[in-house]
Amino acid sequence: MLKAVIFDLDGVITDTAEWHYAAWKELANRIGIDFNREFNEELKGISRMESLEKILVFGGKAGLYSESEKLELAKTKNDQYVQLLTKMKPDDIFPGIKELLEELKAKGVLIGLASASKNAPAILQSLEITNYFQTVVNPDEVERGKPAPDIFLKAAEKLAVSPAECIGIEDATAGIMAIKDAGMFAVGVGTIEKMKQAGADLVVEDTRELVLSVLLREFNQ
Ligand code: B16
Ligand code: MG
Repeated sequence: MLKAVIFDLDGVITDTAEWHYAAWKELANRIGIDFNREFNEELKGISRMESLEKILVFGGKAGLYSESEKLELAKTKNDQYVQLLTKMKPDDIFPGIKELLEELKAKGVLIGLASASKNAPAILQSLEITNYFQTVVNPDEVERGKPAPDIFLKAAEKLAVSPAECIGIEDATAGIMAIKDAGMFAVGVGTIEKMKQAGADLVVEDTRELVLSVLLREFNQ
């Protein structure tokens, strides 16, 4: 029986990817790294510090910075990102998501958030949807980031449900792998080929298709 739906944030509830991209690009360019959209795809669902490491490797600058310099670079990126986030409004929620949250609440299905973003609580506030969530896992609470299952398992633990009673919804390959490794039903938002390859049980190309009756039908099969 379905007891909980655990959401990813960026790319599922709202589109912050573009703002992460803008902030990383500015930082990368400043340190002489040519950053592009194709590479940016690899940063989805990946933590801030891991993203920085990947960018440094991509730009041939791995090993050139001390730990404190890297923390400073990540802070510079985050300050820029947080500045962009001030523009976020409730209208920026993806279509169909608010309706799904309402349906879940009405049916008594628990709602959790498993985002790699430390800015997640502020984003939920800006979108005015904080109250729907019974738990928001802080990524610092878990040892390993996605694709490890830790953050989804922590959400289930906090909701006091078993993984088999949960649906996880993700837009990133690393996120789908995390959900499947956690033993949950994985719903991918994105292109069918990419999501199926990552292991998604159900794929939707548009968040409008995230309707509770459809999720339940597939989950119960
Ligand atoms: P922050 P998600 C992830 O969020 C993003 O997809 C990823 O690009 C970002 O680096 C990560 O959050 C950390 O975000 O710098 O705000 O802590 O997709 O797991 O909701
Ligand atoms: Mg995401």
